[in-house]
Amino acid sequence: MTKEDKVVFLKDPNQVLEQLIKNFIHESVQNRRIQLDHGRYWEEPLVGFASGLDSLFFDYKRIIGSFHLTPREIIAHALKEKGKELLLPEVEQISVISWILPTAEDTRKSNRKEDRFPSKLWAYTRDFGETCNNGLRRHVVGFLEDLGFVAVAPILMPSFQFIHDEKVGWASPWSERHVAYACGLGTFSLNDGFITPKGIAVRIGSVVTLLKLTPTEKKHRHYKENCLLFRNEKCGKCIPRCPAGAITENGHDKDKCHEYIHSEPLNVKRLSYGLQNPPPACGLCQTGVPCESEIPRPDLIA
Ligand code: B12
Ligand code: SF4
Ligand code: SF4
Repeated sequence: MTKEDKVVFLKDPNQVLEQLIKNFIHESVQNRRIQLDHGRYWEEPLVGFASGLDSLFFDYKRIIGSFHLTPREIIAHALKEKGKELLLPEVEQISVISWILPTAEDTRKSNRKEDRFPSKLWAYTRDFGETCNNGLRRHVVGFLEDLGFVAVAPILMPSFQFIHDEKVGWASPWSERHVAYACGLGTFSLNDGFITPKGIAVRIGSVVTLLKLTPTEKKHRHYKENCLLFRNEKCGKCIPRCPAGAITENGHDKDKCHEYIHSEPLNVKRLSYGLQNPPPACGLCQTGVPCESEIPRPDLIA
């Protein structure tokens, strides 16, 4: 990267980063189903930004648990590994970049037809599509580092691990959905899934950086606003979609869901698709529902 590149970047870093993320998904071979039919895993991403000092990140210590990291803790940790310290004036520069990867239409369609196991395309997307998401995380970090900015993809930190918390059950120290919520990209729902303008059938990624970015405007007044059930008390279409009975009008039972997606019959099915060591997948509650690929509208409910 030359000095000139940096000057151009700093004129509108939000725009450059958004384009960088979209270009990766348009052009990278990692977004191609080379293992199958050369289709795409993901459609055009949505991108949002938040200040590292957004009060939501501090609220998450209460809403999720003290183990959930703030952007400041992530950057301080990254600097410490380099033998450096975060200086007080730098704190207000910390920003978060979050993106939504919408599942390709043919994959969503194939999963809609299923009532017990994920479709082959869905299972491949959970495996190789997430590898592409990790590639994108590294790409964004590499781009920012080349320009001289500290950048971290929290999910890729070696110390990162999932936990089973007494209060919130299955969780992680960096919840991509809560981060995307802080970046104005959507809201939660009855089944916990995150509903964005491109729907609920998505995966999410993020990077924290020591660079001031303009936060995306947050339009949501309630953290479940995009879910029909919380707008007009109708819907619940995801309830019968769940083969594990993990969704009721009261919400999502993470333990039942976890048990089902890690179950032997589901593993056998994924192996029969030709996957080696496949990660857990299901997503039936994310397809064949009115929120699948958009923020649902009440008039679409039969
Ligand atoms: C642990 C985990 C699971 C667990 C538990 C899920 C859960 N609800 O947390 C299990 C194994 C059950 C699971 C299942 C699945 N997962 Co999962 N999983 C994760 C993981 C690793 C961590 C999630 C986490 O930290 N949760 C934290 C807890 C606290 O979140 P929560 O309980 O949902 O939060 C509730 C409260 O905080 C509450 N809340 C209360 N008050 C307030 C106030 C405010 C202001 C806010 C914002 C929220 C809030 O809102 C939430 C909803 O009720 C993430 C990856 C990551 N690191 O983020 C992927 C992730 C959540 N999984 C994902 C996916 C796709 C799946 C599956 C579809 C499997 C598949 N790929 O086929 C299913 C779907 C289940 C479902 N209906 O959500 C996606 C989410 C996509 C989406 N549209 O939401 C993620 C983000 C992975 C990714 N990189 O994209 N998963
Ligand atoms: S199917 Fe209906 S109730 Fe379920 S998450 Fe989507 S909008 Fe909410
Ligand atoms: S991912 Fe599958 S098991 Fe889990 S809630 Fe959705 S439909 Fe049920």
